[in-house]
Amino acid sequence: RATPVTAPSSAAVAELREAILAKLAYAIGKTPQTARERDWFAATALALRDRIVDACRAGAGQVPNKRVYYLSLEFLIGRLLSDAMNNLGLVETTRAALRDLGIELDSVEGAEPDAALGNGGLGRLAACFIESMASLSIPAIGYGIRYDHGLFRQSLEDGWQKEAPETWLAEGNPWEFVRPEATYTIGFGGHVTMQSVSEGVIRRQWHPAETVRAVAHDVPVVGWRGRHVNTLRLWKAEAETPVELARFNGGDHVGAVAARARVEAISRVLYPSDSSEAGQELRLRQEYFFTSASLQDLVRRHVGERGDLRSLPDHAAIQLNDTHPAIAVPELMRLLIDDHGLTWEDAWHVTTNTLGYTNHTLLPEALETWSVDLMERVLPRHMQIIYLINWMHLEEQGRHGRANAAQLASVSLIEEANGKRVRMGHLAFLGARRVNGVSALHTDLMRSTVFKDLHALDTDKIVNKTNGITFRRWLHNCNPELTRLAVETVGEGVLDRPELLTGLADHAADAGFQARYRAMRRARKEALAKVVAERTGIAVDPESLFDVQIKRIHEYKRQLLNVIETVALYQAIKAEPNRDWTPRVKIFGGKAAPSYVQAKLIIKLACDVARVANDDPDVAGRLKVVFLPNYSVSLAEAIIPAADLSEQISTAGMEASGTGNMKLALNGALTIGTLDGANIEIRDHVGPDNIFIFGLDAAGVQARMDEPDYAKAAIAASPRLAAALDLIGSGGFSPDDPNRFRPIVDSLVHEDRYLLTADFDDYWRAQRAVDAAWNDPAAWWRKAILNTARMAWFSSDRSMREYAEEIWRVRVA
Ligand code: DL6
Repeated sequence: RATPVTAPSSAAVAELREAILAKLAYAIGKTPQTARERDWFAATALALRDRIVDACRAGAGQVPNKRVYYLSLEFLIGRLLSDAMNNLGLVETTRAALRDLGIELDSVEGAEPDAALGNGGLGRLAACFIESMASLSIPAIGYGIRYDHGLFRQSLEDGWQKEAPETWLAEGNPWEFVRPEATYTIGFGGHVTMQSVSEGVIRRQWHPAETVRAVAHDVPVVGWRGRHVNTLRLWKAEAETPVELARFNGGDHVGAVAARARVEAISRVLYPSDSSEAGQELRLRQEYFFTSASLQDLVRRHVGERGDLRSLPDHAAIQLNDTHPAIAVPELMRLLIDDHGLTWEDAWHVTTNTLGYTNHTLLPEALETWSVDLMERVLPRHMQIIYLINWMHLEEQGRHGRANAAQLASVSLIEEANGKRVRMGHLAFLGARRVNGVSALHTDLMRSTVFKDLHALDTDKIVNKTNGITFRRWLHNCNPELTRLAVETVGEGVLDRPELLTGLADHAADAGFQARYRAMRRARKEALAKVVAERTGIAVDPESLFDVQIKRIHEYKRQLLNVIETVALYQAIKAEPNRDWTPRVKIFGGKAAPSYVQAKLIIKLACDVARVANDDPDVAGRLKVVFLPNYSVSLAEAIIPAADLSEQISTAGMEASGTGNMKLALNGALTIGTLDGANIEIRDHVGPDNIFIFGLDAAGVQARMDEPDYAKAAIAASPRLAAALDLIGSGGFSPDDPNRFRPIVDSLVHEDRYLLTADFDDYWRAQRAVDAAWNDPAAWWRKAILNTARMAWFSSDRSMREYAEEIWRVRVA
């Protein structure tokens, strides 16, 4: 791994070995003879956790001047063992200690379940950020939900996605500490009373109809070189009354725990949707549950440490990761006013100087709104506060002469078009000191589209903070061979200062260096080929170009464009079998939201195309198609270092940033992509000659959408596209059900909301440019090395420094 491969001292190995044995005996209750891999994992994790606690105790007792509180409904942290070992500098020590005991580290790592507490990019970003904050010694607490069941387990039955519950907690979680003393009461429903407390002062009191306990579970997050430890505090919902005894004793054994089941449902399952409408009461309950618990916790800490809540903005920065915790705006106001007696003005000052809001999508269907009826029923006091914030906000517009009805409607917190709904993005916007987008393009589009009118009221509020990824996981841990090559070439300092990677550029054209870089990739491709064979039974040749598209399945991400290009390639190879085709393996991975019918049909199409192409002797050795089931963080760690080509082909203007694009480019995969999200900044860093850009840009997309029948015209103009669609639509890949994919073809012909037809020909051209580049190995590997060399800016350490400086106003050493 990242740490230089100097042999650990025998004393250090012996000490850790004894610690692991002691945990195995006294915490797990097993002997080396009876221990399973999972037991060895738990014992190792517990032994390392002690080291983290030691690191934590070294800095204990000092109250930091300011803490960051990062509120996120998702933390897609994956496995933690390799992070912990790497950041503590104990990879080789642990390997040797386990080997002394006859155990291989790889199998122990493999026994750790992925903590899949997120859907995709937003959750994984939160995980990178919390690690980077620890590595930069930014005092921070991540707040989220301890879901019993993370993102569902995906299997493919005859190419159809099937979902099963994920069970990461089935055997407990050795990383966490339960903190019953940090338990808060969360209310729902009920009514609000008013009481006159003095002349002209009215106090409102919320009397919830139902209360739930939020119990803290802490996972320590250790930063690079063990210098600093932060906490990820995840809330579990528990009933106030675990069982209604009278009912139980009366024989109603199920009814006696029914109320408990309803309450505990709050932290039972992660919503398997990151962008479709999840307008369920349970989702709102989840959002309020974790937001309220987190705010109560940080308010209690502040009062304990500083006394006066009016100084909260000096000592706390609360970042809302998307709108899921936007209810923080009225909740903080409620806590400050109703529970702590601040005036409205003081409370608003504190709130708007403490909160920050990150927007992660402009897709209209993903911008959260809640019906006013539902809010009034579930959170009546909050609805009152929202109305008052809105009233004051609209009054202010009037005072500034902006009373035009259309303008007021566009900046109002209440949308009235389809019944009254609260716009959570607007609420977060008004309550925050800074609002940020996650790539330069996305931030520009925020200013010019969804938040245009709000932006006009305060043009300093929206700032850009382009996403980043932690190199500790996405280079050092997942690609030890490349890391070693970098260390040997530019020195060990590169582990601390990723910008030193630029030194690799000097070697990009060097044949010897290219051979080593290539050998690294070859080893990773062989490892991935094994995984593919185990999981799908498909044999792939590591000599082929590995062309990878891994991400949630969504129409705007356009996996379908890739599948149609695969079909066109299949047809072209069959038509001219003797041409010098570049051997390719198309690898797909990703989950579709269970209710997203079209996305699931796209998975089925990819699988049907795979079955036909992989069985066809005419294309053998030239084209293979693989859909790897159950895409996860740990699967990504196996795929990314093995990828030659990275597909980032979303419709321009629709992918807020992307972070998979950064991980793949850092590991030296060349990007084929549109001018969307952070692809643009990646192009600017790696250079236009080292990336394959195609398709309409965001402005072109808007213009094309205004043209009548644009899809029909594009199909008519492209015989290749028309032929591919004909084959798909006529059952060429589904002879058992010839009409199976008609809905896909029809949606393209009649609507094509994501402009696949417009971009298809240019995508085909770019893919053939990829073929040509692959056939010039010296040029290809030079480009790959330059990608690795020039991606340092995309470290999440850089992102966190920018947030710290401009949004949180926290000093970073
Ligand atoms: O900012 C992290 C990540 C971006 O990289 C992706 O481009 C974006 O799609 C994703 N957004 C979401 C939010 N979806 N909803 N709601 O996951 O955020």
